[in-house]
Amino acid sequence: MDTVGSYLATRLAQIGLKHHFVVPGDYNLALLDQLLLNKDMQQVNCANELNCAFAAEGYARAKGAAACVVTFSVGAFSAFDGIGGAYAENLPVILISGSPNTNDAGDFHLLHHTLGTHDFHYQIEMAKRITSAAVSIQRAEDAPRLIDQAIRAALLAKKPAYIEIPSNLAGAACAPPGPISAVIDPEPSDAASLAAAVDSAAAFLAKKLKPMLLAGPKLRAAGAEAAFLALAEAIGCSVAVMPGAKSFFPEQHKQFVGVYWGEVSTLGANTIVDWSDGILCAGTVFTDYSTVGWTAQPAGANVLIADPDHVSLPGADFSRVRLADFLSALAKKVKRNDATMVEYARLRPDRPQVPTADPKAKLNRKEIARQIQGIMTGHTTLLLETGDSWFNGIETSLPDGARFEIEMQWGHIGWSVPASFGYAVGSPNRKIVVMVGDGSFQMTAQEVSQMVRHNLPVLLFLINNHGYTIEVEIHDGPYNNIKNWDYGALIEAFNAGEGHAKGYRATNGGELAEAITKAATNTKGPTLIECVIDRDDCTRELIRWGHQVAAANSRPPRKA
Ligand SMILES: Cc1ncc(C[n+]2csc(CCOP(=O)(O)OP(=O)(O)O)c2C)c(N)n1
Ligand SMILES: [Mg+2]
Repeated sequence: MDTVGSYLATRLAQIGLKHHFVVPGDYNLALLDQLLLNKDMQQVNCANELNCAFAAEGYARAKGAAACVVTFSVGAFSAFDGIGGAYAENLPVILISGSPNTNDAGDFHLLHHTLGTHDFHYQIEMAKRITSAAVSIQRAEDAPRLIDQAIRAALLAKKPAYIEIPSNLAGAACAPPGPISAVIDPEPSDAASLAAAVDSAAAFLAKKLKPMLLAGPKLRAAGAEAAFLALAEAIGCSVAVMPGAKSFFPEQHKQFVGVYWGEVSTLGANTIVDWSDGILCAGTVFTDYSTVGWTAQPAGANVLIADPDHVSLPGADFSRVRLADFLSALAKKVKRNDATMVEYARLRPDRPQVPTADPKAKLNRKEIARQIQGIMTGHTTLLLETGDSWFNGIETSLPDGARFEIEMQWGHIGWSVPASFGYAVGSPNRKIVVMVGDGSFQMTAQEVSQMVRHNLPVLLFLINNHGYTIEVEIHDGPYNNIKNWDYGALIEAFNAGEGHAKGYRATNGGELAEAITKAATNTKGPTLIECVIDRDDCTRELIRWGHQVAAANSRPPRKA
C-alpha cells in the first residue's frame, strides 16, 4: 500500500517534477515527511508562501509544471496570489495545502490558523475560483482518484490545481498509483472539427493578399511553438510576437518582424501588422496593457483567432481543436505568400544602435540595456519585472536558444525574484538574468537568500530609479516615492558567513562593466548589481504606453 502523501509524491515525480517548493506549518508537517521519502524529488524551502507560489510559477516556466506545499489559511492565503498569477499566465502549478484533522469539524472544535468559526470549507471554496480543479481529500481511499483528477485538470488546462490534505491523512494508507498515462495523456482534437477548422483557415488565408502570423502568450502553454514555426515557414510570411510571447518564435529567424505592441512595438512590427489584411493570431491575449490602452487590437474581418482549443474566424467557429494539431495540419495546406516579407523589407527600421556611453558619464538606462544585450547568449533566460524593466528589456535581441519570461497578465511586482529562483532550480544549466526595479525588489527581496542557500548564480540588475517610475508615468503622486536601500549590502548580508552572494553598485558605465565582469566569476551564488539612474530616466515607450493606459483607465462612466 501507499500513503496519501507517498501517492502524491509519486504522481508529482511522474509528471516530471524534480523539486517541490514548501513552507512548513503544523497542518502539513506529516505530509512534508511523506514527500521527503520520495528520492526522485527534492524539497525546496521558501521564505514565505507568496514567494513559494511564485518560485513554483517560475519553475513551471522552466519545467512545464510545478508544485508548492503550504499550511492552512495563513500560508494558503498568501500563496493564492501567486496561484492567481499562475492561472493568469497559463502555468500548471499544483498548490497543496495541509488542512484540519478530519475529526475536528464533527467535534465542533475551533482551530488555530482558521477564521475562528466552525467552517473549514472556505479555503477550498476560494481555491475553486483560481484553479482548474480543487479537491479536498476527506478519506484516504479517495486520494488516488482526487489527486489524479486535480493533476490531470491542471496539465490539460495549463492552469493551477488545488489539493487539500488533512493533517491526519498524509500518512494514511491508500492504493498505489496506476499507470501515469491516465493522468498525462493529452486530449486529442475532435477530428471532424479539426479538419473543418483547417479547411476554413486555409480558405481564409488563400483569399488574403497580405497574410501574416502573430504569436501570443498562450502559444507555449498550448505546446504549439514548433507547429507555429512550421506554419510560418510554409507561408513564408512576416511573424510578429506579442510581448508575452517574446522568445516563442526565434528572433534571429528571417521572418521575425519584432514585438507587436501597438505604438511601442519593436522593429516596426506594428507597421506590418497594420498593413496586413489577414492576421492569424495564435494564442493571443488582448488586454488593456497588451493593446496599449485599446489602441492596438487586431480584430474584425482580417483576423483569425486560434486559441489553445478553439478556432474562430469571420463567420465560423470550431471547438475542441488543439492549437498544435491545427497549426501543423494547416502548415500542410497553405499556399506560400511572402507579400508581408516583401513589404517588411521596405519598412524594416534599422536596429537601434546605442553608442557606448563614456565610462565615467552618469549611468542611464540606455547604457544598462546596451550592456545587458552584450551578455545575452543562447543559454540565457532573461526575466523582466513589471515596471520600466519591461520596456528596457523588450528590445533585447535574443540569440538563438535564449528564453524570455515576463508576467504581463498578472503583473505582480516582485514576481521576478522568487520566479527566477524557481526557474534557476528548474533549469540549473541556463544563465538566469533578471531586470528588476527598486520598488519591485522590495516586495520579495528575501527570496534572494534561497539563491544563496542553493548556490544559484542568478544575475540581478536592480534598476534604482528611486521609486515607482512606471506609476509616475501612469498617474503620479507622493505614494510613488519609496525608501532607498543599500541593495548590494543587503544581498551580502544574506550570506551570514556561509554564502557567495555578491552585491555591486554602478553609477556609471565603467562601474557597470566592471561589475558585470566580476559577476561572471561568481558561479556559486547570486550577484546583484544596483544600477543607479535618475528618477525621470525612463523609456520613451513607457511614457507613450503609460499615457494610453492612463487614458483607458480614466474613461468616464457611461451614462445610464
Ligand atoms: C503586487 C502589486 N502591487 C502594486 C502594483 C502596482 N505597481 C505596478 S508597477 C509599480 C512600481 C514598480 O516600481 P519599480 O519596480 O521600481 O519599477 P520602475 O517602474 O521604477 O522601473 C507598482 C507599485 C503591482 N503591479 N503589483
Ligand atoms: Mg523604480
